[in-house]
Amino acid sequence: MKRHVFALTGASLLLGVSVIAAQAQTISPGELPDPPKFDAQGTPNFVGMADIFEYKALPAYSEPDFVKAFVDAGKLPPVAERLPKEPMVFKASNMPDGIGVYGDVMRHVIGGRPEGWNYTAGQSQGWGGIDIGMSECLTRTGPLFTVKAEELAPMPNLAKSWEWSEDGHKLTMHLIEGAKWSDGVPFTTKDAMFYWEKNVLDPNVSPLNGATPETFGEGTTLEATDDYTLVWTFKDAFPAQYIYQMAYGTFCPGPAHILAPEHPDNKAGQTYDQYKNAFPPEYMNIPVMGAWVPVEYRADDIVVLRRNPYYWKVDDQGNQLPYLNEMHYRLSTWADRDVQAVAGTGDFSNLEQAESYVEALKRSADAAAPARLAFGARTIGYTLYPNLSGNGWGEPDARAQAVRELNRNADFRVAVTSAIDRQALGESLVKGPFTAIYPGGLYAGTTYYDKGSTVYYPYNLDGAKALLAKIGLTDTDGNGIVNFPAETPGVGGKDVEITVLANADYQTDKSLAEGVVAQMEKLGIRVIPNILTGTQRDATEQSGKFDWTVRRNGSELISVVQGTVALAPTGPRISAHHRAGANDQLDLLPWEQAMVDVVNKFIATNDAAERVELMKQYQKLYTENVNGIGLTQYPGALIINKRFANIPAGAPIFMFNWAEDNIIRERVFVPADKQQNYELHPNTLPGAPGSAGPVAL
Ligand code: BQZ
Repeated sequence: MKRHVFALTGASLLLGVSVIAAQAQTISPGELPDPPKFDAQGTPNFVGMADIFEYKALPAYSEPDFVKAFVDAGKLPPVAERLPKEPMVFKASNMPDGIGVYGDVMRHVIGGRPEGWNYTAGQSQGWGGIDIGMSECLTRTGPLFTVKAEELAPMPNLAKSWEWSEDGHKLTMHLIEGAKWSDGVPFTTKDAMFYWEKNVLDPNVSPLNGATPETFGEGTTLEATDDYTLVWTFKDAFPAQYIYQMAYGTFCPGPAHILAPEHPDNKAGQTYDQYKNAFPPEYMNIPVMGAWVPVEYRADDIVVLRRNPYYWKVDDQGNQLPYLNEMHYRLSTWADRDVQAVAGTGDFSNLEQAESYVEALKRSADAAAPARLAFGARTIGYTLYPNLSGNGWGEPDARAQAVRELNRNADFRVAVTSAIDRQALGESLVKGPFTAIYPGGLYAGTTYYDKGSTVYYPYNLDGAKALLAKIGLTDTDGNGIVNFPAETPGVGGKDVEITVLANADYQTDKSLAEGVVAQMEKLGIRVIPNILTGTQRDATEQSGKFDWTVRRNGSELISVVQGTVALAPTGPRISAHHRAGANDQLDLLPWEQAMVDVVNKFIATNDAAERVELMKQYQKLYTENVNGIGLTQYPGALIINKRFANIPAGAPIFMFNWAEDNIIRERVFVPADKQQNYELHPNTLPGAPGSAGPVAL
């Protein structure tokens, strides 16, 4: 749709000139350049779901010798009693290097800091794979990058099977029977129901990774009919999409036997803040369903996790997983993670900051380099999101409210996106075939992407300026910055100043925010960076206290099926840049409502062709209306120390989930002849919940 900038006021001469100039300066969509060719990306071995694992009782099980010693000493029940009736069994035929051996450590380096262990109540563990290694969820999606398209569906995990009622409104889920938390306490529906009733449904609690009731469909209910059976009831029929939402990060139940006593409903005088902070980083041996348990924490230094003796997964020879005895998370920076991985002092990195690419490639090109680096698809993408709430989310003052009104103005968003020189932005990060021109929306190269449905406003600074003038934004005081129209409440005549929120923990986020500042200055808008550390940034964004935010996008714009609800404001507290105001109402713009309707139709249908069509409509609505201003898109690379085996080919650093989940770390091992002596607490196991550290025999 061409945007003509005809102003309807009286000052014809001035008008005369500007109309002529304006006529010359129309903003219209253009041809979107294809991403540069990038053949370095690896290809997964596509398999069927049943090729990877099954649930099955095996004739015999085994464990590391040092664990067996605990059993022999009567300090631990025999392995068969620690395992569920039918453990999850990984098939050797699907393991790149086959059955593994026990021992060694994966040394992670991370940029986050643990706030505490109460994931359920919203505390972060520092990211970088800590929470992914500790938590297990009802279903799993990370490894789906290797599942053939025709079989694509959420992987069973703690929920081992499920079936729909005839009318499709009820989904009965069967949990794995006889699985235990790492302290030996049974895992049952009590844990799932505590997570649901006392956290997801409790408006005073925001679980980490943002689960809300609407994440599972408006009006959805959940009940337990016995210790191992959950029954979901949905308004729509057969909304299979929500089973993806039961994977990481939105349905990973915590240990109710530890958390529930601290919940305000169960402890007189307890506040929600006290509940959230009841398990600080110093609290060791918090029970987990994941493969490793935190046993040591030194602030700003390291978190050490030891193998979970009750872990409920085995290989098809009956060896209890994981193979690795210990996980280290050195508390440093994300950039240092890349440096240490290529240097061999760390073992793992998601190379995701484009600024580090050239050096990392150079260092790992050497045959003697300790780590191998493998690129995946272009699944790292950044978008500048305008806060679209006009009814009070984040309690905006007069200036911020005026900016919200601009953000909600289509011409303003088109002007901003047309003033973004994406070529320059990409090259400011890294030269070469990495970054692609990304207008926003679904990513080129992904399953549901359709170029024909993608509206792209090419870089056109003069056109953008004309568009601002059309909506009354001109530089009335000649200082190079446009001014709010005189009648704008509280800020009439003032310079247009807009804050941009960004994550201080990543150079890329800072570089992009600075790029936006510089490019908006050319347009005549003063953008003020608000660069905050990861957790502060996340909290500020979730509170709505921002005008614009630079965001590294989630998996929904890559896979569509993972995080589908987040593709549009499908609930009052779901979208990252448009949440409900004080009256808990969402003031959606018409095209936003159309996006919500398309996304809900996508969730409610299982017809593949209809889904493809719906995502074309979604992409058109998103990009034509500039729901988000795409900044750049580029491939990430997985850096792993060469001593590790069972790393799946073509594993993307990010798709349905991060590589820390995608590579199935519980079946990663180090061949005996390559094992290093890195264990900090050899021959120990986690201690009792809250006790000081690991225990030795
Ligand atoms: C990967 C990931 C594993 C969160 C986090 C971090 C938080 C966000 C995001 C990534 C880190 C790493 O990302 O950058 O490579 O290891 O942890 O969880 O950015 O601040 O809130 O969404 O996943």
